[in-house]
Formats: sequence, structure tokens, C-alpha cells
Amino acid sequence: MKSTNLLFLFPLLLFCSATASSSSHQHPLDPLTPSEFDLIRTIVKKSYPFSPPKFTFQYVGLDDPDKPSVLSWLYSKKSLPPRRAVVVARFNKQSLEITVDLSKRAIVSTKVYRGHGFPMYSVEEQDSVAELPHKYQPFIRSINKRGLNISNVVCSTFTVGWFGDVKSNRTLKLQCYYADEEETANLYVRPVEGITIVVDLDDRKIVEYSDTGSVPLARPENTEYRFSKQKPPFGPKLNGMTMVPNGPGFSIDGHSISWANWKLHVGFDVRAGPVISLASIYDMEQHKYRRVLYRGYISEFFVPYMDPTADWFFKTYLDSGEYGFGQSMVPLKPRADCPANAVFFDAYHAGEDGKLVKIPNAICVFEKHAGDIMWRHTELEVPNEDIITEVRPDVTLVVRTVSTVGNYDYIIDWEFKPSGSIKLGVGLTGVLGIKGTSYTHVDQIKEDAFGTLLADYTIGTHHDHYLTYHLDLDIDGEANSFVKTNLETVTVKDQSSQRKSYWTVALETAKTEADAKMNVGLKPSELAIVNPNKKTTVGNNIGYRLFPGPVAQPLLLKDDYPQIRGAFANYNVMVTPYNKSEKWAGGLYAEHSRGDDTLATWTLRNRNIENKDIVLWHTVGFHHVPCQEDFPTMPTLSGGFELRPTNFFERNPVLKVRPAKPVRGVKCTSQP
Ligand SMILES: *[C@@H]1O[C@H](CO)[C@@H](O)[C@H](O)[C@H]1NC(C)=O
Ligand SMILES: *[C@@H]1O[C@H](CO)[C@@H](O)[C@H](O)[C@H]1NC(C)=O
Ligand SMILES: *[C@@H]1O[C@H](CO)[C@@H](O)[C@H](O)[C@H]1NC(C)=O
Ligand SMILES: [Cu+2]
Repeated sequence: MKSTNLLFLFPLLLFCSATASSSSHQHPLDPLTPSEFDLIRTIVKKSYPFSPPKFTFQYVGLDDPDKPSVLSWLYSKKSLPPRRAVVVARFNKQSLEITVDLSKRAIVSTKVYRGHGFPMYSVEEQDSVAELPHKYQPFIRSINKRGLNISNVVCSTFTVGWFGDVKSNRTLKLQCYYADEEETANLYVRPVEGITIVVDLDDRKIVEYSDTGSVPLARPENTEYRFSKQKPPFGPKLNGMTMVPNGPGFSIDGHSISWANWKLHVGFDVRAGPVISLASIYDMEQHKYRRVLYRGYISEFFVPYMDPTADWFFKTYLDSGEYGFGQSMVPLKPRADCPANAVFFDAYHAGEDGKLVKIPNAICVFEKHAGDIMWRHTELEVPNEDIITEVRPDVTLVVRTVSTVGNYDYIIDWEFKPSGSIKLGVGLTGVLGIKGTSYTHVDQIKEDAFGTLLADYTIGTHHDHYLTYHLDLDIDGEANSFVKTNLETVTVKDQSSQRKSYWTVALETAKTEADAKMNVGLKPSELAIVNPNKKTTVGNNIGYRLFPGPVAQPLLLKDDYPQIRGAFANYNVMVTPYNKSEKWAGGLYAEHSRGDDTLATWTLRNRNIENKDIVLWHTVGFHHVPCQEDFPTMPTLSGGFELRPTNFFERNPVLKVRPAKPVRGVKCTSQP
């Protein structure tokens, strides 16, 4: 393998937490660069000088170039498509959509959005309103009344959803927590209950305040997660993160990565987080790379809590459209979040003043040697042969990010396997959404507590997580179909067999969007995106299959406001014809949205999806009944799904992988 040679060319330290260097030539899907963000700010500033009325950047991202122009750049060496950016801004209490052409250095279109909902919140405006209570006399009185030290009170912003109000303002609620450094850093487990604070983001002021009295503050004991503050006994004892010595095993050019038989592009969007594009796999029989995924990312992330009381009912978050799953990405800790052989990418986005914000080490890419078996066989029966054992250990490529949205941490993995499989991993960890209570034992609970009592005065509230993936698969080309292979029981009616029954398959091609809406697991069916225009030598449809992992069907009533906004999660599989403007499953303006621009409403048009450029939308779901082990931090709960070639190759594509050679152990000397 190439990487073995690399080992002798470069100092070993290079592979201990290296940062990917940039490339001189641009890829049309590259995320906006630092100099492009500067240019966008300069161009926009010419038209909006940023003096009062205030102009704020709420979202700045790449305006996706048209697919045909990206493909002709890639395959026919045509020129780069025009480089454009989309800016969503607030100005004069209006939402603006501004398209900036970076090569022309000009605004090419401006639109005032007059529909329902508001753009994503910037980090800065959330930080600024979170400070307001500390200067607000009624709040200071409430804290003093509770006998708490105001210097230790920290407020966080919570989006409020929509509950039928006719006119919505751009408001947030604040929930405050007690963070006594001496006692515990785990502030989310110590909410200061009973106080309702509503802030207006455009006016940056408190518009509503009430204090309905206090419940006891949860105790700090046993909630600390910083190792430096913990006391013995420690354990269980584990070895450090294993490392693999022989280099990263892949090559990076800008944001494009080649590894084993894969090529892919790793991008970033401040709303979506990581974006994987143009993933193609080399076919040894056809002597060429074959297209699999044009673009994949998490389009929306719905987290409704299940407590209908006054302080909690509104907690029905859209983590992408409201908080920004990309802007919530955090720097990854080398040799802890990612193994020692990882390479890191920084991510950049625009702050509310349009100035550059950098997330260092935001994405890591590493080769994973997990001790899994790629394939094997032991044969005892070949005449004149001893036992034959052939084993190929599995090695995969992982692209990892972590988004920390307030209390929760989400680990997002894109894992590519030499067999052609793409495994999408979701890990839930961090701190639960905690509600303060006066209970100290379950026997005291006579009414619905809307959660699990985890410790004295501490309830972990019931909730769901729904992650909706946008998967624009282009299996060997754009024109694809969605095919269900339904497994059906056949009864043997005559006496032709000793058997009374067996199962067989019936293929069903979804003609329209309605045909493709489904919840997996309800009936035995294999789901695949196929290219109906190409077949294997023996005549099967070339395709990729969806292997679902954990899914959860929403239990809220369909006409309940949160579920109207979260209707994109009503089916965990949907298929739409590709449409550049259908990017965000919860709507472009998801904050205070009313569910009129979601994947659910788009699909009501019931468009034709057969033999078309189509997008698969898959929602990974978890119902979460908290348990005591989830407290004070939650051991990672993993889910995800797999996209796996199905009659895509003529045969096992990793049949002729060379057997593994033992590698010399190398120690990585740098310390995190
Ligand atoms: C409140 O907390 C701050 C910071 O922890 C500390 O400096 C101050 O002395 C405390 N005040 C009281 C009255 O305890
Ligand atoms: C929205 O804000 C305006 C003032 O800017 C206020 O008059 C109005 O009552 C608010 N509406 C709601 C629904 O809070
Ligand atoms: C693309 O999607 C948008 C939003 O759903 C819609 O308004 C538009 O008509 C769609 N275009 C086509 C060609 O379907
Ligand atoms: Cu959860």
C-alpha cells in the first residue's frame, strides 16, 4: 500500500494530528474560503453599510452550482461553474435572500422573504441576549430570592417553535442554569426552574418575564464530568485509543480525498455541517470510477420534548434550521475524538457581522482498523489440501464531526468501506435535557412526571431525535428509480412439495412521490435506488440498497403544531425528484416555521420519480426514555444506517484484496 512508502518519506509526527493543507485549484463544491467570506462581506457592505438599521448575516453558504455544470467540470474538464454564495440576512426586521456572484464581485439578486418563519440564529445574537437577564432587575430579584449567587447563573437560548399564533416575532426563551465552578461544571443538570424569560432577537430585549416560584436546585454531587475534579475510585481501566502506525492511507487534495477504491469530496455548510459529495468507487472490472453519491448531508434534525407544561411545551427544536448544525460543530480533540492517524480540517463560516469565524479541527478523516473481518472462509473439504483459511480484515475510511447543540453532543460519521458500503453513524452523547423537580424518590410521583427521576430534584425529560438525511444518490448516472423488493409468502397449494410455504420477491418500482413514502420495518421489503438503464452482465438492476438502523415513528398527533413543523419525519423514507431549492427538509426559514415549506409539503405534489434524477430522504430516529446511566453524562448511544451496493458490482469487489501484512508498531510521541 502507498502509505507504507509514505512512512519512510515523512516524519512520523506528521501523522499525529496533521491538519489538511489547502490546494491551489478550486473544486466547484468546495465550501466558501476565508478570502471568499471577506469578499462577500465587502460586496454586501457596499449595498448595506451596516449602520442602523442593523444588518446581520444569519446564513452564508455556497450557492450550489447546477449539477450538470459540476459534472461537466469533473468529467469533461469544462470550466468551473460561476462561484456564488447565498446570504440570508436580517435587515429592518425583514429577512433578505441575497445572491452574491464572487467572480463578478456583485450582488446578482436580492429578495425580501415575506413568508412564515425566520432564518437560523447566529451564535452572536444568542450570546448577546443570553446576557440580558443579568442586567434585568426582576431577574436579579428572583435569583436573590432563591438564595443563589447571580455570578454563577448562566442563561441559554431555546427556540420556541410555533403554536398557532397569527403573528410571530423573532423571539427565543431563556432557561438559566447554576454553574458553580467549585461544585460542578455540569450546568445543564442544575436548571433554575420557575422563571420564564422571552427575548426579542431583532430588538435584543426582554419582552416577557415571569417567576412562578422555585423548586429546589439539583444537587451538584456526582454530576462532575471533568476528570481533574473527580475523586477515586476510578475505572474501569482501559488502554488508550489504539492507533495504526502506517500513515493516513489516503491522499488529500484540497477537500477531495482518495482512499483505497474511493474518491470523495468533504465539504462544510454552517447549517448542515459536513457535506459529502461526488463519492465514486473504482470498479476493477470496468477500469473506472463509478458514481454513487452526488451529495449527502443532514438536512434537518428535529428534537421534540414530551412535557406539555408551561415551562417546557415549546421545546420542539429544529437543530439545523434554528441553531445551525454546522455552526454547532466543535473542535475535535486529537487522539480522543479521533485516533492518532487522523487528519484534521478546519471549517469557516461568517459571523453575524459577516466576519470570518474559524472552527479549528472541525472535521477529522481517518483510516479505521477496528478488528472487523471484511470477509473470510475456512474450507476443510478440498481433496488433497490441508485446511484452507482466507481472511481479509476490514479497513474503512471515516469522516467525523461532532456538533454540540447546547447540552447534547452529536457524533456524525461517514464511513466508507472498500466493499462499496457507506455507513452513516450517529452517536448521541453529552448531557440530557434536565428539568428541576421537588421529587427525591419515584414513590412520591403521583402524576405524570414527563420523564425519569434520575437523582434528587432531577428529571430527564422524555424526547425524540429525528435526523433527516438528504441523499442524492446518482447510481452510475443521474436517472435512477426507487425499487422495493417486497418479500411475500407463497402457499404451496398442490402436492408438489413437502413444504406448505416459502417466500419469494415481487419488485415494485415507485412511480410517484406517494409510492415512495414509507416507514421501514412494517413489512419485509428491501429498498434500493437503482439505475434502470444499466444492468449487470447477467441482467440484474444496478443499485444501492438502504439498510436502515434504528428508526422511530413520531407519536404526536399529526395536527399537533410541533408535528406540523416536523412533518418531514412522518415517514422515514421519502423520495423526491432532484430540485435545487428543496434542500432543507424543515424549510429554509425553519425558525418559528409553520410547516408550509417541508419535505412533507413538497411531496404532496406527487411528482414522477421513475427513471429521474432523484433524492432519497432517510430519517434516523430515536425515542428517548432517559435512564440513570444517561446521567450526569450519557454514554454514547449509536445508530445510523448503511448504503450498500446491490448488484452494482459483478461480484464481491473485495475478493482480491491482498491479505494483511503485519505492521511494525510505532509510537506517536505528540501529546494532546
Ligand atoms: C458569587 O460568586 C462569585 C464568583 O464565583 C464570587 O466572587 C462572589 O464572592 C460570590 N458572592 C457571594 C455573595 O457569595
Ligand atoms: C411583536 O412585537 C411587536 C413590537 O415590535 C409587538 O407590538 C407585538 O405585540 C409582538 N407580537 C407578538 C405576537 O408577540
Ligand atoms: C422546486 O422546488 C420549489 C420548492 O418546493 C418549487 O417552488 C418549484 O416549483 C420546484 N421546481 C420544480 C421544477 O419542480
Ligand atoms: Cu436523547
